[in-house]
Amino acid sequence: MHKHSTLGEFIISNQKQFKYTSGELSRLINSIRLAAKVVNHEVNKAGLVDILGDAGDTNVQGEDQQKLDVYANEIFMKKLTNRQIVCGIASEEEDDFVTISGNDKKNNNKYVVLIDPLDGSSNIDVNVSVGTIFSIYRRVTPVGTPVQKEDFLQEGKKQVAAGYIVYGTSTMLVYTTGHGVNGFTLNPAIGTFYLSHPDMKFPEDGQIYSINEGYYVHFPQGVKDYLKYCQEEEGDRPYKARYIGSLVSDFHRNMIKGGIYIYPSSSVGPQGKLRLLYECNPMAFLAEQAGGKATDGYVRILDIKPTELHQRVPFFCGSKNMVIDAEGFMAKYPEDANY
Ligand code: AHM
Ligand code: MG
Repeated sequence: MHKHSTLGEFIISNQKQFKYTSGELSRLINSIRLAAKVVNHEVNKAGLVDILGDAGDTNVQGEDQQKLDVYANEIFMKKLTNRQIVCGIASEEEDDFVTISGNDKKNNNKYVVLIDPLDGSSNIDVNVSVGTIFSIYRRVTPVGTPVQKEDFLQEGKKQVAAGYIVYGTSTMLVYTTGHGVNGFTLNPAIGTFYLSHPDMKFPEDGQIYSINEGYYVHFPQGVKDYLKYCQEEEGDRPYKARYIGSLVSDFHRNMIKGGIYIYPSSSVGPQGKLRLLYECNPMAFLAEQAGGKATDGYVRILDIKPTELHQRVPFFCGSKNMVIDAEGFMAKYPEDANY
């Protein structure tokens, strides 16, 4: 597929790559594409209308929820439910997963979606990029029966597709179905995504580290040692520090330029902050498909067997050699491993 083809064309021409060719997955990605455009429209006018501010609600993890989170959640839930192309959805903004049984109660769809509808939403009111993250699995329980928790609690390596939308200076949709990573840029004038970044790859080495260093005192010693290493004058170091505080944007930049993103465990958050199912697994799948690496500092993210929907996990992700270096520092403190 050559550059400048549209996402719609790309989805159709790649349908044959999928093992199960009912077109279900293509329809699913299509509806994510549509929802992305609606959310994009709303995010873009966030500064114009009185839509900003807290919705007065907190999400299931007790964090402030901004209005646009609620809106984005609704849009993605609606688009995926209305077309009845999935049998279940779990969202970072919802307590529990949602079963979609269809009007006739005969939902024969095979896929479940896990979604973080608007990640980094604390950035909205300062006009900084936010994103949507999605992850798709084939259900493991029998088709035609209501989905169960185990359909969602699958290891990340079982994902059939994952991706994100970054609502940035331009809006991009980046995704993988296990055959590399492709990026599409939205032409807002006509509302079409074009293939702008075919076969995206993390540079093997990078010179950017992205971490909230304000929490330094709370970090495990391995992370402190690695940060010291990043800042030393030696070879291609010191590295640059870049931290937007919006995972999708930090990841996107690092994939293009080469870098590592770290959200470690800390004395105040022993499991880190990011959610395994909605944030780390999809990003880890994308990272590996782009030649990068993702671990919790000790073990591969995609190998972790989830136990809870909203489980958190420390996250080290990015250019392969940078993650390997960071793991080397962590390995000196095996007592800090998550298990
Ligand atoms: P959210 O899902 O509540 O938006 O939190 C996830 C975000 C990530 O996008 C970002 O990398 C991280 O939280 C920033 O956290 P912190 O402000 O602690 O550095
Ligand atoms: Mg999030």
